[in-house]
Amino acid sequence: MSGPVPIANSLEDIYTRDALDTQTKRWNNLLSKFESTYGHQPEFVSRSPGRVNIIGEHIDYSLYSVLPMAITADTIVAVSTHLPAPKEGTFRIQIANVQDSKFKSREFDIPYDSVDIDATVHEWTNYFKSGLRGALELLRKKHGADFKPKSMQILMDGTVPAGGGLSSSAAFVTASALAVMAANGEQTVDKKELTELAIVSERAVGVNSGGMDQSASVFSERGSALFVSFTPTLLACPVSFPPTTPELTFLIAQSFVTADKFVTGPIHYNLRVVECTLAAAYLNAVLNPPGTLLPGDASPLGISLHGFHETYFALSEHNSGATSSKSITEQLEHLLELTKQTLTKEEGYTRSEIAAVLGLPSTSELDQKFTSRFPVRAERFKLRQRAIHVFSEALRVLKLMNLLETSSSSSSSSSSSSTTSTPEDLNSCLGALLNETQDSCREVYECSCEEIDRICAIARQAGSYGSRLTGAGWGGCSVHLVPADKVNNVKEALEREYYSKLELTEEQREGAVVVSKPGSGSALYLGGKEGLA
Ligand code: NG1
Repeated sequence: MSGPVPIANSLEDIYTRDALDTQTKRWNNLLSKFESTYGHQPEFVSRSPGRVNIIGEHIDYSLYSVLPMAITADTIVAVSTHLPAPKEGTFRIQIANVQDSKFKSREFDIPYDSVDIDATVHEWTNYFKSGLRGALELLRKKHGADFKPKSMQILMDGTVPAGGGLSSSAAFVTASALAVMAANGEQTVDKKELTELAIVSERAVGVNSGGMDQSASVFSERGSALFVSFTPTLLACPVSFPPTTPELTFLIAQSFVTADKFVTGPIHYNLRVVECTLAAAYLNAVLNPPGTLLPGDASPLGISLHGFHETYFALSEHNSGATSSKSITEQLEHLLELTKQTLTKEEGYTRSEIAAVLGLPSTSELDQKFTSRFPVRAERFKLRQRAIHVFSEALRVLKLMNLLETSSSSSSSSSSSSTTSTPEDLNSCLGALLNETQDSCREVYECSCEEIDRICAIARQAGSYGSRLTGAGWGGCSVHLVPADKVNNVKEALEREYYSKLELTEEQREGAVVVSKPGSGSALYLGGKEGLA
């Protein structure tokens, strides 16, 4: 699935038919607003979508595989490079947002060799700057350290709700990085390079994020979910759900509880990243031979539960002289048992307890190693619960993939029809896995919230096979696996029992529940004489 980011010739290359009218209006608005803001047409538009995660929650930063899909909502960035260079050694960025009352226009003169991002300030343009920084690093690698970035005029429009668990940040960062590459003459942008630079550069905004969102945003293909694995190297493969009668749909329901990762990072997202990393170090110290070092990897803090997983089985094989016959599924089941026996403290571990096991002289060394990049606020670290969630969620992803593979091979061998009716129990099994994820997120990983739990209960009662939070959690969105003939039931139940009790604007009410079809990933639109329509 690698290769260059596609160049779209028309909006039909980007959006499904049902979205075309709305998107054409929106893109035309972007273009005319660009002209009224800057006095000329943009040269091109870059586009990256948000995503919904089907399964594999909070395991990407432990480097386990996940199954997201892109949605229609996206970030579009119109760009022109027609502006004079500012003072020697710098380039200029003029950036504006279609929603200009909410997101103020800015202008920056930036030195050629460094992009300053103040992660302590919550500022919308930081997301652009982090894409800019990553893209410039790549451009410098390609063209040498003397590379002179082009000045840019930018107008952006984002429809992925911020803090809604649909990855507005990754859509913005990848669209920005793609825009910078294209502005600097690179119209052939490798998807893998773009994804990898966006993963690393998004961390500059103050969140220790994994790589799922950027991968989904860049690699997705219309009509398919995306299986993303992170080791030994980033790989993304399209995955189809079996055609069933009635059709299986993905319903996305907002909770309208805004979860701002930037603000709550020290007690939520970033803390979970630290807890998982500490769990890996702790399990390594106790279960692997003394002195074993975990391999450095692409996870946010450089070592991961996946790294521990591989090291543990590689060393057991080496020490026993036998090749392990365990499948990955069996290995994960084994690790779950080991975790339960090794990490026994339900109440969590203090800094001194962890430092002692890791052989660190004091808690300051522990903080230096694990919490200095992004500060966290916690007295105790729940290593047991976090490792149990990660290993069991990694297992659920494999089980779901297995179900899909088995069903597609049995349907292709039993029938030549493309609309095979899939047995009810396949859908129930898929749904059960989503429900188990929700249980684990609520009870073990503690990343759900009362509102999301309620939404899931209402949806299941009204006919959803499986319902769970999607994305980071603590609010945001939920995803539901619903047969097409039950969609209205679920929508009505949510309206009656949840949304009618909130004070929502008309726009919020309309966007509260959407049926989302797997959409396409990043694209560059270079324009044309014919215009957009
Ligand atoms: P959201 O908050 O939905 O964009 C975050 C992370 C993902 C992943 C999920 C949890 C960022 C940009 N994204 O997603 O990498 O860890 O939480 O599965 O931080």
